Amino acid sequence: MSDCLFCKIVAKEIPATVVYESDRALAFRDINPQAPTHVLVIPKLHVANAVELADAGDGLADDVLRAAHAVAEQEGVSEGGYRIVFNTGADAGQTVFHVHAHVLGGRSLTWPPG
Ligand code: IU
Repeated sequence: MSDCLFCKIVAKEIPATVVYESDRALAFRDINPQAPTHVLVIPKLHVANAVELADAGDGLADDVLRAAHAVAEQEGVSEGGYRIVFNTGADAGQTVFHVHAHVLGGRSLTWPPG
């Protein structure tokens, strides 16, 4: 999608600190980190939210979740524990409508989230 910020990151038209890439997923550091590890994992395909990701089929959602876990392992937070968050819709704080899994870790995470 031409006006999508994350599609532009996929296309390398705007910079991002990429920490993991597979044929169908990309992970990069959030520019406003909320934890020592705060990485966004996206499908390269433009889909708006988590249900569209599921509906895309062909194992795409699995790839994104596996990429999230690979990032957590790479960042050294997989054993201690980490959080995967899909903000879905404006009331949940979704501001970029290209689905992204926030991978958060490296500190003790509180519940419920704010
Ligand atoms: P949200 O779930 O849609 O609110 O998350 C969007 C995230 O994208 C948010 O944490 C921003 O800090 C992050 N982000 C980014 O990493 N790089 C950017 O250029 C922009 C937003 I705009």
